[in-house]
Amino acid sequence: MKITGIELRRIGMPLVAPFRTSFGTETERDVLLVRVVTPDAEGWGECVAMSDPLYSPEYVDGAADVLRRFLIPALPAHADVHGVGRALEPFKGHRMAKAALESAVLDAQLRAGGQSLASFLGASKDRVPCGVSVGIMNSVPELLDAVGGYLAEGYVRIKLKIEPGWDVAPVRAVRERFGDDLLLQVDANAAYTLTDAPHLAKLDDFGLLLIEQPLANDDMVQHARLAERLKTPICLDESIESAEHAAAAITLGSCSIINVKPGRIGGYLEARRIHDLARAHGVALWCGGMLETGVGRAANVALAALPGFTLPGDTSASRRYFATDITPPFELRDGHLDVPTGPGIGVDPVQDILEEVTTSTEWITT
Ligand code: OSB
Ligand code: MG
Repeated sequence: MKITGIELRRIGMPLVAPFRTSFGTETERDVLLVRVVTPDAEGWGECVAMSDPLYSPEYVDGAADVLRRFLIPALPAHADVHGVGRALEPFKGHRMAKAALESAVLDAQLRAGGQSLASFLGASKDRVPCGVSVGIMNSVPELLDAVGGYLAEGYVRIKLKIEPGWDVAPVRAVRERFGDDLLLQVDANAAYTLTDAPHLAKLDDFGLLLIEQPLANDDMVQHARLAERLKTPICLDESIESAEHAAAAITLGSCSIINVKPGRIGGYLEARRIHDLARAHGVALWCGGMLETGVGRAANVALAALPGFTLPGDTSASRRYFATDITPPFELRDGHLDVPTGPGIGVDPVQDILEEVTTSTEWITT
């Protein structure tokens, strides 16, 4: 497949409500979109890097820089998605930037060939059950209102963001209000240390599905130690940047569940590798999110339809994030999102909406 050129487009997407985690508060999503143009088709990829390097070392200006300066110039004139993977391999890190480029090439390739991403990846479902990630709030009553609203919309699982000072009390309150049958889990975004183990063990009383990333990004060994001291299963997010990391975590016993985010691990091909590895080891998976627009969401929903994704993901409906998405909105039906069936990611940005939210564009001839 010949690549004619690549557009880097920045868009500003106000969130419907501020989203607070242990590492910061997001009010607007600053998104970098990659559009790959070929003679036969165009392909879209969404870079999930955030404005500031607080979740991981990547940030959106840095992703744009590495794409224009190193990754895009390294592409061969003719490439399929595997060729892109090989061309990007020598560059260390920058997985979110690589994932965006790889996704756009893969989308173009699949659109040209008339195959859906879900079918390419090996999906086994036509709709996926959805959870929702609920940010840290100013008070417990405010949290109970938010959770009640999401449950009324049909979400099948609730994830509460936690941090020191906002953990046992909100979890207890949600459990008491909504009952023992509610699928409930928490995400600390690396806010604790191993010395907090006795405190985190208090969460064992609440029948949580999992605790996500309690310790620092690179604390693979300490997560294994913590796992021995908690009944609540540990799920890793930030710590897993590759299939090799997944293999190490499984070997060490650092986690029994993995949150797969294609951006964090360098793309959908790597996600497929982790899927196969985890499945072979009986490690459960679910698809995470990075407050994506419809472009990234479409691809994540396709991934979440693979057989190893046995837990509900953070693949929420468009309206949970944005008043107006850049694609036709993903809507919750009976707690599920439909897996797109069209070629590639199966959705297209709506041109007028896209223009309205665009803050800059850059065309790079390859
Ligand atoms: O840790 O899973 C996370 C959002 C941004 C960065 C990190 C995380 C999150 C979420 C929200 O939890 C997931 C979503 O709804 O997209
Ligand atoms: Mg997380």
